Amino acid sequence: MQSRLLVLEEGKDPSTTIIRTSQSRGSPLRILQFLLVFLGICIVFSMLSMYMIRYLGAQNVVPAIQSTFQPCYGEARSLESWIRPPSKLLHTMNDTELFWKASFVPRIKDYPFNRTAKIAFMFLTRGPLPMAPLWERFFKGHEGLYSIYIHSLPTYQPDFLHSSVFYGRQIPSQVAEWGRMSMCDAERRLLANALLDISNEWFVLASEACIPLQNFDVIYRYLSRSWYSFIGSFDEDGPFGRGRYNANMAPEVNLTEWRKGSQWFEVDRKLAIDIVEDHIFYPKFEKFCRPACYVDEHYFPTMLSIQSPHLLANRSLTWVDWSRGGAHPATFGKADINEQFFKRILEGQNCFYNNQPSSVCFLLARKFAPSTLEPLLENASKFFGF
Ligand SMILES: *[C@@H]1O[C@H](CO)[C@@H](O)[C@H](O)[C@H]1NC(C)=O
Ligand SMILES: *[C@@H]1O[C@H](CO)[C@@H](O)[C@H](O)[C@H]1NC(C)=O
Ligand SMILES: *[C@@H]1O[C@H](CO)[C@@H](O)[C@H](O)[C@H]1NC(C)=O
Ligand SMILES: *[C@@H]1O[C@H](CO)[C@@H](O)[C@H](O)[C@H]1NC(C)=O
Ligand SMILES: CC(=O)N[C@H]1CO[C@H](CO)[C@@H](O)[C@@H]1O
Repeated sequence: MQSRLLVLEEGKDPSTTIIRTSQSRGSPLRILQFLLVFLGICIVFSMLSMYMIRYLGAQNVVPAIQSTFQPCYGEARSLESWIRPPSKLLHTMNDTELFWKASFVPRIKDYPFNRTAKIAFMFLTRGPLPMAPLWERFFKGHEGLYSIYIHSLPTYQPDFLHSSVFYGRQIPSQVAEWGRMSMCDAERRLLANALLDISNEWFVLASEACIPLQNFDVIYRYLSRSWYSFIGSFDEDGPFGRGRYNANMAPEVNLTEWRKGSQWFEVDRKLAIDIVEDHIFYPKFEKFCRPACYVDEHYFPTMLSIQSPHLLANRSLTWVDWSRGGAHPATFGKADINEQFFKRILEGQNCFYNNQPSSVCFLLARKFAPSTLEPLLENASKFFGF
């Protein structure tokens, strides 16, 4: 300690000597002296500010620096960067955060760019998509007019090839159980993820057992020209209809407003946001519609019939066969697939489309076993025109 002090004292002495001598000898040395002191102040100041960035301002300063280092600096400020859909579907938002982000709506209704409206096909699956090759053929040549989202069991590892339209289209998923609120949660999660792409205008829910019954052009025209969204919604008496209503749901839902409908819906962007943002009906259904009340058959039909009855076609676009009876609709296998079968589905129908009688009522059908893939692929152009 003493020796160090001594050194300092020694160092101090010559410098004072220099100052004195510089004072006596004239300006050049004095300028050097001044510059050295200035340099010292600069070093101290810059070290101080580095310290501040690191320990005090880290939360504010560091992200600001990183955000300016985006690879596409020029585009980051253009409208293009708002329009472009997220390149990766995986994210770390939880449902609360995701739904909040998905609920953003532009107040100015005219888009200042050419927006090409897309159909979002949302696949609610357990794991694999056995009908994927048929869907691939269906989508081929229509890039830019559709987007795909898949919700599967969180443990499922998809193995789609890089060239597949299904590659990288998995959204962060959670376990969904039939007839329970977790199923509606999964559907809302699909809608919310699809809403993040502002070009998605129509949202179609499909399962792994679904197939398209028409070619892409027909489906696109049917949805884009419709005045209504296609969600099954009817008032049914008896134990499987009104019998599932719980009086605790009033006053949000009264018995006369209780609706039932197929889970497989198509909604437009407005109704998709209504579903994602709902916090009025959700708690009632979660609490008072539990098996044997199958919430996925009642929540959206009832809620939308109360809020926006004038926007609903009250019918589903997905054909299904309940004629065999029982709790589940019929599943078709290889032996069922022939021209007569699809003639029966496609030609024997009557419904209303934009308030006019129509014979084109179904765009999708279920349930098809994996064994049907081969005959369907082989004859898709004959059956469905693609
Ligand atoms: C999501 O995270 C936010 C912030 O941590 C939290 O308030 C919210 O409860 C979370 N939501 C869910 C569904 O976990
Ligand atoms: C949109 O397209 C039309 C015709 O294709 C063109 O006249 C118009 O300038 C385009 N608008 C923008 C904002 O790109
Ligand atoms: C249900 O009935 C109550 C009392 O008649 C009424 O105040 C309420 O608005 C009704 N709910 C709906 C959704 O119409
Ligand atoms: C669907 O049903 C609602 C009543 O729940 C009705 O107001 C609406 O007009 C119906 N839609 C069509 C297209 O008939
Ligand atoms: C189920 C079905 O119609 N299969 C037909 C598909 O097409 C091939 C070739 O045209 C026919 O041989 C099959 O009978």
